[in-house]
Amino acid sequence: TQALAAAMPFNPTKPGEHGFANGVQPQQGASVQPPSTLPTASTLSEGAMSEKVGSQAIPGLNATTEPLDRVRVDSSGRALTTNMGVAIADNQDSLKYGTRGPVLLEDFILREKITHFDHERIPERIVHARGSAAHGFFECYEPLRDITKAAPFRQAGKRTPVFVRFSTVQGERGSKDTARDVRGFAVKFYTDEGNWDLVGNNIPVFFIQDAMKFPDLVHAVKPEPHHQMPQAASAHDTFWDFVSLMPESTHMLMWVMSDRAIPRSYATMQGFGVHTFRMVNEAGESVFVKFHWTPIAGTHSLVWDEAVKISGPDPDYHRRDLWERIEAGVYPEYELGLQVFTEEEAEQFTFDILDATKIIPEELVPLRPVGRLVLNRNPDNFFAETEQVAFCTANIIPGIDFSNDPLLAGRIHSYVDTQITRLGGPNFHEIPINAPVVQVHNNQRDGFHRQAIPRGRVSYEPNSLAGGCPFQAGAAQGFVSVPARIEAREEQGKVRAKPEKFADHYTQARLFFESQTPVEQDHIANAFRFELSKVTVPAIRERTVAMLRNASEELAKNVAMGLGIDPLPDPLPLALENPPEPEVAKSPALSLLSRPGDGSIAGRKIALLVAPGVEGESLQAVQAALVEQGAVARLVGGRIGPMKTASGEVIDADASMENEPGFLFDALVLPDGEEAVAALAQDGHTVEFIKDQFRHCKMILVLGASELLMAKAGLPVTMDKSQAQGRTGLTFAAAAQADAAVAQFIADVAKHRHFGREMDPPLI
Ligand code: HDD
Repeated sequence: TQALAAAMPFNPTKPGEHGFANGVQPQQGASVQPPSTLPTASTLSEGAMSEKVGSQAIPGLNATTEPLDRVRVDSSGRALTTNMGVAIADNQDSLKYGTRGPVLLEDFILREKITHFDHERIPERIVHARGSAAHGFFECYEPLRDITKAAPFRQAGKRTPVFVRFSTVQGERGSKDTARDVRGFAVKFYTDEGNWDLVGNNIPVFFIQDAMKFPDLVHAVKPEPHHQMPQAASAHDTFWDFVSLMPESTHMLMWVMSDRAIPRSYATMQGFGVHTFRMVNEAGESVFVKFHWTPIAGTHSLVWDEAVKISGPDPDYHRRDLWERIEAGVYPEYELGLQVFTEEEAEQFTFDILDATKIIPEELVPLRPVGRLVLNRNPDNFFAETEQVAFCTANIIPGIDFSNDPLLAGRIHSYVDTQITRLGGPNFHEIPINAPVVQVHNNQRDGFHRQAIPRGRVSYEPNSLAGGCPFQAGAAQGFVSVPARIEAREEQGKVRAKPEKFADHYTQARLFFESQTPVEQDHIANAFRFELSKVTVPAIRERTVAMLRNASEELAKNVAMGLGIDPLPDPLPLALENPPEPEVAKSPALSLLSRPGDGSIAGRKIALLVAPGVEGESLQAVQAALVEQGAVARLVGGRIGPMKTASGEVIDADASMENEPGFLFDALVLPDGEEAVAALAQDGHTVEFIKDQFRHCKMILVLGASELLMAKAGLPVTMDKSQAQGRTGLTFAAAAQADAAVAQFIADVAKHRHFGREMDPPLI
């Protein structure tokens, strides 16, 4: 199996990683030793000491690699220096007067080190503090010249480097990944006409319609100000108090209470630009667009009980998954689809396209696939890249433009503003991860931490002293805003008000709920029940149920029942008494289960339980078959380390049931071998492991003697194997038939879950 693991693709974009020249994958479970050929401090030449070493770039794969080389530091084989480049002889002791005497103030090495350390932390993002990111590229399928002149869409096959940061919204920087929350999906395109940021979420609508309400929303959802609880959770009074008083949030609540708020992986969630944007072609003609990212691996989520449990042993669950997929060469990939429509079409819709609480059903405006996004390189340094990256909705390029969405308008202001504090001044655009790959020329000067050294005495325009440079690019090359019609009616003048269609708060909430499969509807009801059960003020719970009645009577009833609310409160009054009949009453595309993905199991984590005396041959054949499909198939024992199989061969458990509990895996293989099964049956972890796998509707392959373990876990299905076979995601097989069974198992794992097994409350 180690040979197999070694044959797995190892990220070819990081050949220099771990100090190896040829990018070999580290062996499973082994720590990486620097090869003895690396220079040591004693073999260093003096000249090499102050030189910065860039990592090797794979040409054409990712153009951001090269601009960042300027600042990459690789210290292998280098001596320590101060920030002034002075070599440090002794990094252990401060400078003292005699070994037992006082430390001297002149110790500039100590003082520099401590002073820098004292200032290592910067403020975290006010929202989306917790995040993980990766480099990659966007590749255009075909030129989109008919609708846009934007650089990434110019030619078929054109690749634009990107940096993508995924995040949760509510929790602090160190909070758990598996919180029930919206996920940020922010993409920075380093185009050859400047940086374009598409700062989206994994949910295509938002809680509020106007940026004026954003600080209130965030104050309500963040930990409560008096005691700073709860962390990474919306299940508390202030959040539900606010949203139940803001009926416009009903639609978004449906999405956030759905399984989309607990994705299995960043690689298995959608992304959306949310707002309506514009695209503009060479002729200056514009159309409206909505941006959709669809994961090739399908949309898969966790179940709530699983998400809660994962947050204990692995708060970094999504960060780790993203990192490991990329290191293993199982690159997360998404297709970009556009919904393109004209202003005239928009006027006919029953909803307002400037309202960020509304979607455009795909049945009304279908998705046009235009390219793919591939994440193929992990950052070199979390702080320098993932933490310092600054996204901004104002960053657009020729060919892209805004709509008048009032939520977007506030965002265009907010992002730069917040970065000025977070990143310490107005020059954060010069931080390497934020700098465009094209050159920057303007007359902006000075400010904290200026990096560029502008030459000459001219810092104004127009000028004659510098020959008029830098000069205005003109309309042919420079950015020109779409001369969009302003619809404001004259009699209205300046107003603080909303367009009429914004007042329909429930039609699309109903559309979303009714487009879900029964399993997904149950999960939504359960999520509302859980969240509201954490609300201590009964009136808030009731008001939320009253609000839900306007969207779905069935959902409201279910939630009320789960909370012991009887009779149902009257529905909240409607802001718009008679909303127009919607174009689409049901949209199957809104169901997560409608996008199972490409059927691959690459990147899935599968546990194969082992103990001494395990029947090794069948188990290793199963492992090999899983690894061949790109899955991460790990041998999990009562303890880690080597153990002997029934035939005396030595295998190595690289995880234990204690350090990697069952809920961290997507599927489970139980081994044959009577001695091993007897040993596993003696370990209480085994039963927990199997029960969690079963409760979370995961696929289990039961080989030979392991049937006993199923019985030990109290699983009713063992009572009637023939009924269970193939119908519950459980596969039973004699070890001799493992080959045939594994094919069935792999097909099941690709389906992710067998929800037919789910019960509320759980039986097991
Ligand atoms: Fe925002 C961060 C997405 C509304 C103000 N937002 C932030 C990030 C994402 C979003 C993904 C993290 C970017 C990163 O990884 O660094 N925000 C959204 C979406 C919204 C939205 C999809 C609605 C459609 N945001 C929104 C509004 C405002 C902000 C209405 C303010 C008026 N958002 C911010 C911010 C943040 C931010 C305060 C915090 C940190 C940062 O910008 O860099 O400016």
